[in-house]
Amino acid sequence: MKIIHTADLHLDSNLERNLSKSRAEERRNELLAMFRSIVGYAASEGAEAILIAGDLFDASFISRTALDAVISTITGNPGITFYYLRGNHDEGAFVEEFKSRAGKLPEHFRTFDENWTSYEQTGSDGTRITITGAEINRRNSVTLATSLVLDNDRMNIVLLHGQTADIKGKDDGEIIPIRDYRNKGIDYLALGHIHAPVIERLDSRGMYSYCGCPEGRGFDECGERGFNVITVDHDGLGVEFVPYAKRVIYDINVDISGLSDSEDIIQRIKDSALNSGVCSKDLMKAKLTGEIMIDTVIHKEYIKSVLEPEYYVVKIVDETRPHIDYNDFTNDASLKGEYVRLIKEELDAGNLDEETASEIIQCGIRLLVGDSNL
Ligand SMILES: [Mn+2]
Repeated sequence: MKIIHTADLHLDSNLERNLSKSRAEERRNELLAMFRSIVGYAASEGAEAILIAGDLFDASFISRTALDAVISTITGNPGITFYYLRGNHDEGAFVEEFKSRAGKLPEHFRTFDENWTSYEQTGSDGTRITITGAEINRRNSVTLATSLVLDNDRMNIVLLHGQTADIKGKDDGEIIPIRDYRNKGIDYLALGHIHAPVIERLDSRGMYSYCGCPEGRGFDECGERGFNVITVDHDGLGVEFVPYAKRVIYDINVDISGLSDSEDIIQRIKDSALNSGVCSKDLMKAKLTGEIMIDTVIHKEYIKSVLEPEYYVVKIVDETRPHIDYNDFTNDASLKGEYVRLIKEELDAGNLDEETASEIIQCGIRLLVGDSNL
């Protein structure tokens, strides 16, 4: 029997912090399409259950489009059992809305609450598995692990949403004390909340895993994204991460030491992107690093506008440092030389540190050479 483990879709996310309005809207639609696509994958691969380990929605507001799409995708796939455990972001009335539309929740859509709930899932190949979950909150987070009692003779999957003590999430999720879940008969602990995929050993018997979000949403969610496929047979349980994101987000460092011409810098970025595997469909943040000549001006907006048509989203961050050889200015009679010597005196007197001095010199020289693009 195959089971899909997904989480953290964050449908209806705003996304406008990192993306333009139009791109954000497009990505919102892509996230929604991703939910349908995962279910489509499950159907075509013959998966019999989908575990949604929390944060299916991003906030209490659920758009009509998202509601319609999720409900019709679930009702249209009665051959797949959906296990939906709410996360800290699932504040909306999705379950209530689903129930009121359909009269009652369909048999193949199963939910959890703050107490442990177990369901039996029997595969068409005869394999049987117990799926147990509970929604963590402030009241039950401490006592939850001790109250979990599983049948050791059964194959057990446990669902939770929260952060392990050693992996920090981006917002305050409840803590899952992993060690408290050891030696409890768990074969696979399906987790949600952390957006990067993780598969680790839980104890001598089981594993725990964050499948991660299926699509990165911003530059803090770089790298491959997808979901897990769990395969259960009479010999045991196996898990495999399947990269599935439509677009991958990259944060690459581009060393432009010694370059000054924008065209050379653009070419260097394109070469680095190619080496890092960035494709035209992807989102890329290029961080420019290295030492550049003191009077080199990096035309970030121009570079971005040249690269923008070649990738889905481009962000340029300038973290280069100016190369300053104070000896070059000892006998420089120009205003530039005078300025550098002035800052050098402050540096020598201990009024400035090396880094601040070089920043002041870079700013000043850019002004003196008449470029306002700071
Ligand atoms: Mn969460």
